[in-house]
Amino acid sequence: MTDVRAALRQQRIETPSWAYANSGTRFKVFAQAGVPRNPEEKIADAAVVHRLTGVAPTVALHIPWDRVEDYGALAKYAADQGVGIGAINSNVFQDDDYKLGSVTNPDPGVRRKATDHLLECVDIMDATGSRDLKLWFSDGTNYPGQDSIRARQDRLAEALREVYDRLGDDQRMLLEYKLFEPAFYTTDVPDWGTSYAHCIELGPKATVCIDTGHHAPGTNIEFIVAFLLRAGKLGAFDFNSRFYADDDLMVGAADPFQLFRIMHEIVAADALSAEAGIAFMLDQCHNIEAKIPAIIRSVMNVQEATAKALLIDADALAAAQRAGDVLAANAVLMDAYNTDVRPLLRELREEMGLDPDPIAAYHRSGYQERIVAERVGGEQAGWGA
Ligand code: AOS
Ligand code: ZN
Ligand code: ZN
Repeated sequence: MTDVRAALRQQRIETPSWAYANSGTRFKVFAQAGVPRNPEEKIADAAVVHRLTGVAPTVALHIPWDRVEDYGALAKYAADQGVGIGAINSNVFQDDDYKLGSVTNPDPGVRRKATDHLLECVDIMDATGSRDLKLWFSDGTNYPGQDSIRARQDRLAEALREVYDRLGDDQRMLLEYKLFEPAFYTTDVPDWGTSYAHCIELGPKATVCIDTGHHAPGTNIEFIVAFLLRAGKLGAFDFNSRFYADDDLMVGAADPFQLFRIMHEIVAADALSAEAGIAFMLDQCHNIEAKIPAIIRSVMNVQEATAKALLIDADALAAAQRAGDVLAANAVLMDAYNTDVRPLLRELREEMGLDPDPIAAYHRSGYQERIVAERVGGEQAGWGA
């Protein structure tokens, strides 16, 4: 039990700057009062989440949504607030130039522009001390024959190579994949296999980012986790929930059992600690619910799934697996999953000097009332994410 508590105490969950800002679907953005007007205010909100949960010490930035003049000063501001800068998320999907793709665009001029943006993101990593460059490409085609599938892979590989070679010794590239959307016929990085193949070709600093919402319904995500862990190529998660497609709902909301199964693979591979090098990030949008409480809830959902995974009796599981006792093995997992870990997590927070109920503590803190009064004209995240 002490090990379980120690592991939970050291857990690290990264929150995304864009989750604090207004967001929506392509149909409507419902603006909320008090949302951040600039990157500093997003960081301030992330710091509140960290102060209340104790396990969210970094915030991911998105360029250009978080563009500032002086990134060193922004990192200093974050440190003063008690948080660090996490992954730098690039954006090569919002300009008109990218209609036919960014790094895979048939036009070399557009490819140059996209690659330059990725290189600029590495400069920002240098200035902020960020370790990770997260790449997600909306590139793909809508119609058979629209472009050469193979040529687009070559262009992708060429751009990735240039950016990879620019990375410093302690910097990494996280290559995210997504089944479809916004392209509907082909997507240039549609699945973990494509991302994995490019990462292998690139070298040790390139690893796969699994966004839990980016798969076909029914995909066994924990298999992908186990496979990539074994290959040493799992770099990060973008956690969220989906019912249908890239819903970006709160992690653990739609399928807490899936999240538990994923965390079981992580715990079984001893990959939870910061030293293991896997970034556990949220990639969510809170379109209709209050943002800061939703992010706290999401952090707590990850903690609950992790606690249950840590409670799995590994010896009993191994014995049942060795004996070929299917039912006993499954029962070991289900016993852990069906444990109510909320009392354990409440106790842990008290041991850490935190309020046992972070959401109630947030509501009592007066922070929401303050930001509603102070922040007029809050920002839109930029896109539905
Ligand atoms: C897009 O669907 C993705 O999930 C991305 O991770 C994206 O890069 C992120 O939402 C920030 O732009
Ligand atoms: Zn994502
Ligand atoms: Zn997504």
